[in-house]
Amino acid sequence: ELGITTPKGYDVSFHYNPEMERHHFGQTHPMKPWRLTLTKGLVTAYGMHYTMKNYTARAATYDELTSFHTSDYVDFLATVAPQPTPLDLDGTNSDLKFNLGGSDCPLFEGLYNYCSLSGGASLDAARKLCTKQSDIAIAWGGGLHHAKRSEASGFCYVNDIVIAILQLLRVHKRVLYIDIDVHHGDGVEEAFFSTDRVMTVSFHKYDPMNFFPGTGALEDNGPKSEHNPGAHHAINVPLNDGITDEQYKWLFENVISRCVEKFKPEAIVLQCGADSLAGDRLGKFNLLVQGHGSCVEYCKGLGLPMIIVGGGGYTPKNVARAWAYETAIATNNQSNVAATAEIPLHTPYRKNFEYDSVLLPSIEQILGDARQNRNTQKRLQEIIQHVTEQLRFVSA
Ligand code: V1S
Ligand code: CA
Ligand code: ZN
Repeated sequence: ELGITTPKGYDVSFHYNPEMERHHFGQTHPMKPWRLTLTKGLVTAYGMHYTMKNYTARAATYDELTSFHTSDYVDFLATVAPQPTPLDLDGTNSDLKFNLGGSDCPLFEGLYNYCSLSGGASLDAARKLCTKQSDIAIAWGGGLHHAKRSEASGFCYVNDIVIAILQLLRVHKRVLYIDIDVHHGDGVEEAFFSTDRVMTVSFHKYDPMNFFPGTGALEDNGPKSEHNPGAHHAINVPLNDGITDEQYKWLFENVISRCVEKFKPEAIVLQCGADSLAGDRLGKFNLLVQGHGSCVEYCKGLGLPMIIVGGGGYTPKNVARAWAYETAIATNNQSNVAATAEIPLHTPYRKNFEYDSVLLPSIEQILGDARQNRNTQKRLQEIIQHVTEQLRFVSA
């Protein structure tokens, strides 16, 4: 299989359930669970499945879902009847129960099953870390970072990440959560606002009036009230459109190295939302698969147990490229995959890959012309300065 070798050193597990792709948010909705099938197809075509343990993810149980969510909310998710998506174009439908049934979080057929499968995959991944059966556990069906304890938000109903971190905390003293989705990881941040055992770091586009969800300013580092141990443990890296691989990699490594040094995590959860890639339907960054993947590479190099989850990503072929490449990084197959950069001919759905079917398209191939970069080096320096100041309050 294209010179794919069995890597030594790391035990990697892959948690996936093909049932997830059978769920549809609706014709015009950007979230396409089918991107998971495309990813799995690419991973398999490169032969990477031989170099990791493959598990069919199970559905999370009611008790597992209520480890974070309220039973009122989970009961409603479990019993509510599917509804056709209403035309709620301005998003002002405020009479929704638990924020369900609007155009962002429609009540589609099989919703509870979809949520349980996403939660189950991330939870299985967490358990493999807890028992030390995996060093890196991958669950591309997870990463749904906006869901709140008792509310759906931004295409997310069940917060698989929070549920997985709660599991990790049974065994690991401190968990570092890193979020490279183009949106702010608000649900995870809020869930751990009052503990110093979880540090959350989100990189995102920030434009409070015009870009969802509008939170995640540089200065928001967790409530500082009443001796809150969680104060200073929320790190936010707000960015503008057009950021490039070079800047992002530089910023990521600068910020994460400082967080690791001060916080000394025992495990990492990395949310790899692929809507931060160039050419995404919702995101407007200039990141290539290489730049996005360099974050996975850097985290792997820290040598800590790690869960990798998915998240956003609205141009399915680019999502599959990135997540397959990142699976290759985790399994040490990166150079093999890059050397056979042409997507294998026997890839199922190969016709879906444009740009001459390369795995690592250039910015010109994706966009024609790169978007204007609205991030100055001066601003990036300010961000690092502020993060460094916050981290003075943090110790292991
Ligand atoms: N940006 C954006 C966007 N686009 C949509 C959307 C478009 C077409 C549809 F048929 C349905 C929804 N919604 C939004 C955002 C939510 C983004 C969620 C990102 C999720 C993640 O990638 O971080 C993790 C999986 N919602 C809004 O901007 C809210 C509205 C304010 C405007 C759009 N309308 C459709 C809903 C209300
Ligand atoms: Ca983010
Ligand atoms: Zn997103």
